[in-house]
Amino acid sequence: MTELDAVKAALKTQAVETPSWAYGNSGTRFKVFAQQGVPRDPREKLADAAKVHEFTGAAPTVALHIPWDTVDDYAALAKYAEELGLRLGTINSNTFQDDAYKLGSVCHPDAAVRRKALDHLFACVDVMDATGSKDLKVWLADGTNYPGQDDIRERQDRLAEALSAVYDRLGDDQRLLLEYKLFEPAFYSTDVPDWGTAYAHCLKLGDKAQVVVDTGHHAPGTNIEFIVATLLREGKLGAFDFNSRFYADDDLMAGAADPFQLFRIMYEVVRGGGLTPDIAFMLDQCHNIEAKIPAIIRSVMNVQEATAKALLVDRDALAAAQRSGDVLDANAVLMDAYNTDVRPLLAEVREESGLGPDPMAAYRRSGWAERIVAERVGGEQAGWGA
Ligand code: PSV
Ligand code: MN
Ligand code: MN
Repeated sequence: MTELDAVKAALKTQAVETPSWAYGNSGTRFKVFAQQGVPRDPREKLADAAKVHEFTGAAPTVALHIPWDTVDDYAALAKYAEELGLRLGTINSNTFQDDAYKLGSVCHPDAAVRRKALDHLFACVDVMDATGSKDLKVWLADGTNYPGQDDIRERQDRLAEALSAVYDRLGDDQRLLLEYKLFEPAFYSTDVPDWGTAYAHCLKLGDKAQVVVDTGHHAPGTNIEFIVATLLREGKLGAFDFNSRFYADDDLMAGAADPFQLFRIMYEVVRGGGLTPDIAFMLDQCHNIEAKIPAIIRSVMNVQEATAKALLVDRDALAAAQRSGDVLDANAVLMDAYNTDVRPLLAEVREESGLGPDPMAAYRRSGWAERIVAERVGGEQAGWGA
């Protein structure tokens, strides 16, 4: 196999998971701009996701958020996904939208609220059992707003207790993925604010607990690729939530704000042997002002482009320059790959896989956008949080 064949083979097997909530309406705390044709239920979200997969060939799984994607029969939903050529992926828990969670969920000072949150996490594992999903992703909005509001150390004990109960409930091939976030909605202390805290909890829990890196959840200027390299080295990187940001947790399209950062992250993934199905490459985005399905297609393509560039890095030349201490040459090797226009290569890869070379154009030609606007009238449109 030539080197280029190996790059193509890796690109052909790459999978990006799309989130059900990105297909629904979303907005900021100021306004939700409703769009026409938006799904009214989880099945319609899957139908839209199937279009993303149809035209990219790279988005075979869809993540659910419970209770946003509540249905009576999860096994039937999984079967419907299969009929569309999809699989249900990560189950995302939601312990942040009930009134009870004002002071936190599993870290709340009141044991009754902690129990309620834990029961929800158990219910999410029940959903996984029904859908065949492998991963439970836990992001906790827990934290405090004022110094002294609660005992931040005791909150860690409550957190450890809950995570351990969830961990014990997992089946042999299920995983607990713990997602950290620096701040928001809590503004003084967050109970899982960074990769170190997530890593410490996951290490104590065991092999089935791994860390999620959401690219929008760090302080400005954080070297995310270093975190990726470290977690991969420790065997503790479980998943990504890709999105991009200019300021905080902006949830813009992956690769839109800083494509160079996405390339640097994907380079560390490739370098660390992380381009495997053991790591879930998910998007966690909201499309507030742009059309949702094409935005998701564009995001998948942005991840593919960053990956292609990362795969094209001449690793031997890079290692030689690094070993000889040639700073400029080493940097040039990396930049040569980043500055390569990989769009023709990806078009070729798609054509070799029986797809159209340009997923955006293929989607536009398909007429799906017009069809959903005409057909999805009446009923409540689904949205972030509904
Ligand atoms: C929190 O900001 C987060 O990134 C978590 O992954 C949530 O589950 C998700 O956003 C909801 O969009
Ligand atoms: Mn996230
Ligand atoms: Mn987020």
